[in-house]
Amino acid sequence: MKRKIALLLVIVLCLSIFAGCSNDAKDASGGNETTYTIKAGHGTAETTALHKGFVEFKRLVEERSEGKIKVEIFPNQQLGGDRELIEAVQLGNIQMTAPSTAPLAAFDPAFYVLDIPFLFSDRATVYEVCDGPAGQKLLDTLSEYDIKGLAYWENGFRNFTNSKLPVRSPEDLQGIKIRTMENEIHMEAWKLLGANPTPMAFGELYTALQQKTVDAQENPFELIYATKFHEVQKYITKTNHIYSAYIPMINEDFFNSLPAEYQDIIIQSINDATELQRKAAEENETEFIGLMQETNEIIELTDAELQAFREKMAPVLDLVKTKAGEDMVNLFTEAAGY
Ligand code: TK8
Repeated sequence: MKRKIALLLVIVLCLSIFAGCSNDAKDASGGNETTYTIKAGHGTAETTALHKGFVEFKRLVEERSEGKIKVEIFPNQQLGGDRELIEAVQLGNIQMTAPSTAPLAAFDPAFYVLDIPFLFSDRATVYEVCDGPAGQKLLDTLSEYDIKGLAYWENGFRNFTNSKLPVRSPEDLQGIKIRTMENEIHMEAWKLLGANPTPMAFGELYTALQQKTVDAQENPFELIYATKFHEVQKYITKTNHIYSAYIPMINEDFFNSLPAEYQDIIIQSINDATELQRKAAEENETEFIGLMQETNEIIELTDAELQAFREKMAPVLDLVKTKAGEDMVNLFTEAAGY
């Protein structure tokens, strides 16, 4: 009797193991039944092109995988700022994010190459260089951190805002307290201009400007408006001093664990979403500039005035070389015609 019970137990155990496995097994039509969930966190509002890019990516991936890959998007720093989000992807706590390259450089110094002021003169050059071999080489460096860099999305050309005076020259910046991203090159560049830089997470910036802990900040037009910085800043100087890219990225172990057809779906969907994301960024920029013209003073600089900023910031190039490496710097500066 005891033997029979033992045998029964063994059978029940076996059945339950097989039942567990059947989720992973191929179904009758040969398709894969396993479902995957991608948690994607990012740092900006739902009105931004960054968010729209993720929404498009989600739509494409879910459609193309027939619902076998689900994408959950967490905007607005719900899961943390860029620094925390990069860490979470690295550890596999979430699967995807898309930080600005400046905070990413603290993990992978090769990315400091994109912090060379005035590296890119226009969007066409950005796309040519970043979508080409130079951009790919930079993305490949992330593999060392168990991260797969997927593309370059647009945050945009960054512009200077402040609450004190209509800034037209580096002389106007003396003693101005400016928030920079958490990036040594940015801090150094603003020191060279004569300002007083403080690194700070993006999520703390609105309050810091409102309470006048800092007088100034710099961001693309889109984010200045979408994050309502224009409410707590009066003057916007069109400096276009640095192009900020976002890097959509995925945990590499997770990516490699996916069936090949799903990996292809992810790559293809990111590439297709890139087009929409960049277009949305450009459209938002135009629309938001128009809106801020009503409430803020937007200062256009002459070429000669811009040149003064360029010259003051130029010495950071040597610092970038020591961090990102001469080869990486040469690759980008040559491709960009810097
Ligand atoms: C949003 C940040 C932001 C960046 C900054 O997560 O910190 O100023 O421009 O876009 O990546």
